[in-house]
Amino acid sequence: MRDATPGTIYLEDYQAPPYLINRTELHFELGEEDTIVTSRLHLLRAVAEDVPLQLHGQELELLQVSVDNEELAEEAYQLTDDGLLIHQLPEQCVLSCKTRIRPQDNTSLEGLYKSHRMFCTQCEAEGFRKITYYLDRPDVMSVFTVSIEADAKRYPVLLSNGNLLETKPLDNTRHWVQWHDPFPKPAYLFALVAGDLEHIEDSFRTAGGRDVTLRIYVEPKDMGKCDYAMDALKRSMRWDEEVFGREYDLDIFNIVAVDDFNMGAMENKSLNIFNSSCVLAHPDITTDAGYQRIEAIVAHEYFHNWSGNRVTCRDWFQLSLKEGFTVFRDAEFSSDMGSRTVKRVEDVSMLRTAQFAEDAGPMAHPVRPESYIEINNFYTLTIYEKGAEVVRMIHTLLGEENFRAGSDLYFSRHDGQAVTCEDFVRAMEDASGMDLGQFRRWYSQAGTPILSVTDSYDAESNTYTLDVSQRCPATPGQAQKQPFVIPLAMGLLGDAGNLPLTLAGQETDHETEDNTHKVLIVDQERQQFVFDDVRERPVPSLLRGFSAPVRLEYDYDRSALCQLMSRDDDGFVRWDSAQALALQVITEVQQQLSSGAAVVIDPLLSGAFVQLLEDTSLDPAMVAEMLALPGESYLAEQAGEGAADVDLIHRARAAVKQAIGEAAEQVLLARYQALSSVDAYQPSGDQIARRALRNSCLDYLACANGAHLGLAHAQFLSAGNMTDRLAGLRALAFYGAANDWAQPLADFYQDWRHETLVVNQWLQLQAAMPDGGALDRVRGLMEHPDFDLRNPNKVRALIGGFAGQNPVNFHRTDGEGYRLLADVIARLNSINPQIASRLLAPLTKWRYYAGRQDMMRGELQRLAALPELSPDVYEVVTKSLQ
Ligand code: B3K
Ligand code: ZN
Repeated sequence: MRDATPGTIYLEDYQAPPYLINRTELHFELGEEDTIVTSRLHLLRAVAEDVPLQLHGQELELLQVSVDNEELAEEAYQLTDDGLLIHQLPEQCVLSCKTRIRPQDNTSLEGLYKSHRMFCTQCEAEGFRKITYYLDRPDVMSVFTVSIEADAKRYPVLLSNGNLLETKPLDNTRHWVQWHDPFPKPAYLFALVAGDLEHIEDSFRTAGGRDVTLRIYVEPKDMGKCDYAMDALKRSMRWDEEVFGREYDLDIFNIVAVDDFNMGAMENKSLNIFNSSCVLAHPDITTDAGYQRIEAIVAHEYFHNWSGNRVTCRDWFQLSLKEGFTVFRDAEFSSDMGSRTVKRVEDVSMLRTAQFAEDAGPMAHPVRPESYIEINNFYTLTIYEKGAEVVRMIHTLLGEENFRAGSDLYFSRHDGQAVTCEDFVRAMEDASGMDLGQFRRWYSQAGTPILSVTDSYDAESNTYTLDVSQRCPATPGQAQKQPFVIPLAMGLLGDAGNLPLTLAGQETDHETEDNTHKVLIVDQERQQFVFDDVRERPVPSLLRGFSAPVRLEYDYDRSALCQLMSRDDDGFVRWDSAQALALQVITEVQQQLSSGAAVVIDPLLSGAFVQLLEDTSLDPAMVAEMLALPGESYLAEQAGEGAADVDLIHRARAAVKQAIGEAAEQVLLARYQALSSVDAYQPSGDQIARRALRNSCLDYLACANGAHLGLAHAQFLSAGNMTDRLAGLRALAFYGAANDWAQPLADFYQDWRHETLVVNQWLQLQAAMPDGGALDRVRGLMEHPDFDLRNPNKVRALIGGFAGQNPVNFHRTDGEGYRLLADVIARLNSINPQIASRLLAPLTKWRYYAGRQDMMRGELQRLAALPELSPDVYEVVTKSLQ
């Protein structure tokens, strides 16, 4: 926390480090009162002239500093706001610092801290400077040797990166270990864990024939919940060899589960640290979505070993270099493990709801930002998800083979280096021979492009013309945008199916088997594409597979959407058409409600949904996705700035849902019954798909008719797994009255109070319930013995759940929802700035909400006026108010 206004850091100011640290030796004396860290940094000056050395350091107590074993006199160095300045150094020397830290008081969960009785670390992005004075920047890569001493009883397990060199008892009650990581790495990949942990062990033989020991360490209470993550890890290792040619490089790979963690997990070299919610699983406590998340995150962190660790980022502006690429890799992995289309739909749905909103809001930034105040604020959907979309577009443009050649070249050319997004794109160009010059604008221009398409058909000449134009709204600091390169995958749907495509002036490509699918390259503001030999007026199937992260505008009528929904070749387009149809119908109902006109819900939608439900040949998971109506926050964003009426949106969506439930009642009931299963629980694709559709049927039934709450109750009582149990409870909680849900909620807590991760689900469900008592309930739960403001999972569940998933209550007309959130943020600002800043997101959307803008902005202003604002909160609050 600083008093002065936090400054901005610019990409254009980047300078290579003046000193290198070839070797880093660290010694930790872990204690209950304090921890002493002694470093020996083998420094080498990298510039000709003698420059002072500015080491980063935060919240450290310096005990001693020496150069080549000579203690420095006080005038030889200076403690500054951000660290330690050493005025003069030989060209090559060993700098040693002894510092005192207090991990047990570190509530920011950054640096070295305690979770329960365990010591653990989180150093990305700039947490290492809270451990010792260092050049805490990713382009300083060093070989680490780490020794740890601690009480042998309390901390029998002492872990760090790399290989275990030695372990010995000390002559008191303490013991000592030493680890060595042969791969040079930046400090952000350093990790240390000490605790009374148990582990499961397995092994993996690499393609090259090396045996790797795999371990998952947990607190003893969690020993029965590690098997699924271990299985996911082995599948990830195999997949990365097969698909990307990447082998694991050390003899050991460890994962540790930690209950107090700011995000999902961290890819520290050979010592991944995981939020326990992203690694621990058991059918009794974990939902299907939980299993899928674990599989994806285990894979993601493992894949970082190459995309992030072996090749890392030069500076934090390049964060998407590792994150976008690794998200692309984990999405491909999940697609290969399950259903590609379902995975794509889930990802796009999230991107369009949340990333598009980020792009349209005050924190909008390019995939490679040009400035930041606090880097922790830039671990965003834009860096991760849009970054992955940019990599996916490169994959589309180059094709599978060239893309793999580009990735191989990137890894071999830059192994052991800290590089830039530019280096990645250049490797792709060099391997494929393709010019990605204009494509690079995806890295530098923020905002979501809008692709506007109109068409015309000439029956005489059998030509069909698509007129395509692109524009991109202004974003902070970028008023004008240049055209992007947009791969537009498409087909044309005729009466009997997808039509063959012949672009005018282009030879028909007889080589390709599928001539009903094309990728048009849109790279100018306006373009025309003419198709010959089109025998009938087609319905265009556009942006297949969501081939670019853009908003598509095409004026579909409802019957065209129904055709695409039921007959297009592309699964994504089928889903997207269902979404578009539902959006049209809900928007119409909103208009009717607001004008006082009679509410007439177009039966076309329920008719289309009935058809979907009746077709048992379809993948149940896809049907479930198609039946899911656009969420309320997506609808609010669609309404536009100043035009979102939360209550109207809620009422219109609920009315449409109810109408579908009523119209489809018989088939919903039939599928609900038919999809029930007595098989033992498996998180398999097939079972997950069946449960998803069955629970979606239950949701519609319970919404449509109170009589069906009995089904929900029976399911809640008899479910043999957490997915079904929670779906039953949720239906009662969302559609029932207090006497339907009060007892089940209380029983659920009694049954599961010993399982933190389940209690968090219980908190989240109650936070999201739309009934009028939500605000008081959330206030009450904040006092519950199982709530703890210092635990990020609990804060996300209760406070994040309320502000992010309960629009009608968060946006209460008396402003109390906003006040509750701002009060929590104010408290968290000093406890855990990263979490405080994350929670701000719903308030930053204030411009959208009709009639609420002043109240929302008022809370932001109240926060802005707080003394000692953390840079994290300061940046988001001030940018939101600009
Ligand atoms: N690289 C970490 C995220 C670190 C966040 C720091 N605020 C996890 C991941 O993306 O894999
Ligand atoms: Zn990552």
